[in-house]
Amino acid sequence: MRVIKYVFQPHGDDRGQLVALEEFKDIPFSIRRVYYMYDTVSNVTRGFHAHKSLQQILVCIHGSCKIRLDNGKEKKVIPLEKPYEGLYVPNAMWREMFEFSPDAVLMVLASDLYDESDYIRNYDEFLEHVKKCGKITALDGE
Ligand code: T46
Repeated sequence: MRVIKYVFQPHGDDRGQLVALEEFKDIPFSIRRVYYMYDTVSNVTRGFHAHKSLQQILVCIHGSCKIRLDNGKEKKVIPLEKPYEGLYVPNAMWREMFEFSPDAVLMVLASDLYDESDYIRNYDEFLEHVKKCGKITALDGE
């Protein structure tokens, strides 16, 4: 599986823009949860974890931020600055979110409900997990 940055279809007309996201059509999984972060304090970095099985799509619907993805072998920084772009983040991928603009709203579509036991919050444990499950997701998406 590859890391993918989706470009969603905006339905624009003379009133403005509208983006619609449907599961299994625009999003490759069933959407079981939506959450979003805003008013992020400047210079703060969030995340610092991976998930054992959760898949997510990150959409910066207002403002901008950057996402650092780490598959255990290589790291890549992906800017999110368009409300019609979504970054697919699979399981077994360490993520950090940073450089939030003051007006940034980062919305996340998640494949499952909140479950703290799905988190790997220790980096060495993450590397162990990647070794054990043998999953290295290529980081050649844009
Ligand atoms: C992820 C990145 C992109 C809930 O109660 N329910 C929820 O659905 C979520 C996501 C969080 N929380 C609580 C748990 C913590 O007390 O909200 C608090 C902040 O969560 P956390 O420190 O995990 O936030 P981030 O920004 O570090 O990470 C979040 C997601 O947790 C994570 O799954 O991939 O955004």
